[in-house]
Amino acid sequence: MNKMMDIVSHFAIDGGIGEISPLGSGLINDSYRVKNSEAGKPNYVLQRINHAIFQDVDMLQNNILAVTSHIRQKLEKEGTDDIDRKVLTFIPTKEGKYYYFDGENYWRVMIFIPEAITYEIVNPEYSYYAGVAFGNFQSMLADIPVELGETIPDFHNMEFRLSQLREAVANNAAGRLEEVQYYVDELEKRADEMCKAERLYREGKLPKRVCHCDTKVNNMLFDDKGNVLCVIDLDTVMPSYIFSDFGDFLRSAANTGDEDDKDLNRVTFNMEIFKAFAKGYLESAKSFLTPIEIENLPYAATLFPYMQTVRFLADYLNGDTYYKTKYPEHNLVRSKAQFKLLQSAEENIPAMSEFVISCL
Ligand code: GN1
Ligand code: MG
Repeated sequence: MNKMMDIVSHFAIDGGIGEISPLGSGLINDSYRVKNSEAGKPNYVLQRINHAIFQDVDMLQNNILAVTSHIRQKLEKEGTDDIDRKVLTFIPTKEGKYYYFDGENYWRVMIFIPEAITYEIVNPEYSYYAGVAFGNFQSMLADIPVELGETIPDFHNMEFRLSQLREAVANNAAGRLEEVQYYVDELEKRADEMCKAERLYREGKLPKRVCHCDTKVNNMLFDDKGNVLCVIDLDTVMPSYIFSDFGDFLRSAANTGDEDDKDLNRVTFNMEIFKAFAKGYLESAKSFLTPIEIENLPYAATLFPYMQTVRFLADYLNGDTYYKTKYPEHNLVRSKAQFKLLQSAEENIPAMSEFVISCL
């Protein structure tokens, strides 16, 4: 931990560096909580940026700074209270940069938001709040004055993700193809339909908007009354289809099992969560959404379990080079669980469409 103390000491923090301990459950970056050794001063979060994945760290931090300062301005204009708990605050290094490179890794520091809670599971009431919050997040960023870069090019481009899977199948680098052929075939059957967003975009029928692109339920901070404080994990904020935020929240929140559940009977798509989230999201977003976006919200709810199956399966075929794994079959277990969720979501498409229409 001395090395970490040294890293934190390059940042212009207020107070002194106390105990440093691991934080959170992300699959990409590593996060630590840094306690302040002085009473009354803020605690911090130290993060190691995974720069194998986020290769342009300058762009990444510029995006995040643009997003957080834009949101801060909006909250100030609205006269919102407690702003420091409603938007992330990044701390510059003593040289004024928003990351520190130690010769090997890139690090950043932000204020640890006090008395905030994250959930891996949410009830319908909280999903409703989350829906409102993500709609607000998108609408607050609709007039951001800078053009954000794609921190991971083609991040939620389904055609691209399929091409990665096909490449992984062709290479069969880890010799695991035979074992997963059934899933590859099932995914291929749906490939055309799932690339609908890219087609609509090319035809000029679907816009890109600034989205969060990682709206897993655990990327949201709640206060003790269930109000959403703020949205965290801003690495992937970039122009995308609104399907990204709608679909990825449901992929995590509407799953009655875990993302990597070994017991597939536990994995189903929970329509109560869908309804609550869609209601909240439509309330805050319907004023700016187009009919094509609204009509395709049920498609979005299937797209993300599908895309995540494709991504986990490609990583499994490649020999686990992208996601952190806890055991050798982990990416396969994840793929199966996401595929089960997809099937359950597919069964609910008519009910989802009916519900969306009832919200308008
Ligand atoms: C990753 O960083 P984390 O764990 O919040 C991934 C998401 C996946 C998610 C699956 C940059 O998110 O796209 O949906 O894992 N982030 C990146 O749990 O690839
Ligand atoms: Mg996260």
